[in-house]
This record gives sequence, C-alpha cells and structure tokens, in this order.
Amino acid sequence: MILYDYYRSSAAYRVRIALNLKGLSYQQQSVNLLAAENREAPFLAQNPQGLVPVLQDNGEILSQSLAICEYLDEQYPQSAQLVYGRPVDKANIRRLAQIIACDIHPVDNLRVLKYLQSELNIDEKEKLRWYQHWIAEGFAALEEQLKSIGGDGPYCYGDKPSLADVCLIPQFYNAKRFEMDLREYPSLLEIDRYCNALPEFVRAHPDSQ
Ligand SMILES: N[C@@H](CCC(=O)N[C@@H](CS)C(=O)NCC(=O)O)C(=O)O
Repeated sequence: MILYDYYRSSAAYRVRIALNLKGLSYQQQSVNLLAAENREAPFLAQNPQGLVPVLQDNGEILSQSLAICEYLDEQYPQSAQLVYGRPVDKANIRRLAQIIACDIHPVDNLRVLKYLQSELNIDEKEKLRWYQHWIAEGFAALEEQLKSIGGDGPYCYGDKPSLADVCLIPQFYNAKRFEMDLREYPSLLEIDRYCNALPEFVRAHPDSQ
C-alpha cells in the first residue's frame, strides 16, 4: 500500500491515523504542496483533482480521505473498524466526522486561503480571522453534540476510536498551529490529549513524518 501525502496535510494525517489504528502497513510518498508537486503531471495522473491524500492499494487508486477510510474498513474488516456499531452509531460517527471534514476543513484549506489572499486581496490578519472563525463555529457545534451523543469518552464516540477522532485530531493540530484559544472546548481538549498519547496517533503526527 502506498500513501501519497504531505506531512502537514490534515486530510492525509487522517488517513495515516486510520491506517495505524487498523494496524495496516504502508509506504509513504511525500508530495510537497508548497512546491506545488500536487499540480505536476505525475501526481495529476493519480488524482486529477490535485489533492492529497491518494492511496494505492491492490492496483486501485483512491482519493478523498473519508472515502479512503471507509474503503479500509470494508476491505480490511478483520482489523478495528472506524465506523462501527448499529446504524445509528454509524450515522453518529459520520455526523461528527463530517462536521470537521465537510463543514470546517474545506473552507480553511490551502487553496481557499491562497485564493483569499491572491485574488481577493485579504491580508494576513483577515486570513487568520477567517480561518479561526470557521474552526470556532465547527468546534462549538462538535462540543455541544458530544454532550448528547458522544458518550463517556475517552474518544469522540465512547470508548473506541472512530472516524470522528481520525478527523478531529488533525483539525485540532491545525487550530493550535493557527494560535486558537481552545479552552472553550473542554471535551475536545480532553480527547486531543488522550489520543495524542497513543502510538497510532503519535506515529501519524506531522512532527513524526
Ligand atoms: N476532501 C478532501 C480534501 C483534500 C485536501 O484538501 N487536501 C489538501 C491538503 S489538506 C491539498 O491537497 N491541498 C493542495 C492544494 O490546495 O493545492 C479529502 O478529504 O481528501
């Protein structure tokens, strides 16, 4: 299995956590986003969208981190499942994951920030305001929903890691990097602290790449 990733890409970070939690071994091929290697022909041949992560497995080429994680669950059902339980549990896990992957991350990713700066002439301070706004809105919703559906911890959804943690930890890393005050999200802080002490998450962390 080959994972095309970039150490700071949170979508790729998700897949690294997922692969580690599932105990699957993989090789990594770094695609330097700052040098725009994702816009060069060899990478575009793998993913015409020009985004990491891309996973090659059994001759298949897959993109989109959530699709990759769900593929891994179905292709390797013998290892820990990331979306598990009754239909309602699965819907709840996806619901938490999608708050991050669909409602926070897309408006804060590199190409959106670049567009804001280069096309709409937004300065560094306004960019930071934009970035922090969407994370704050999403984290507030998450913190609230964890109270009603999250269970007693230590993970987002009860006592097993899931797709929700796979999405939360990289987004939390980004929030810290962009100097957010995260004290308003005590449950998220607790989950982040807990997960970041586990080897599967440590090995996936950008600093370990
Ligand atoms: N929805 C996609 C998002 C992928 C994505 O936005 N990847 C970013 C890094 S986190 C990327 O490759 N950005 C390159 C660019 O914006 O040029 C997924 O979940 O895989």
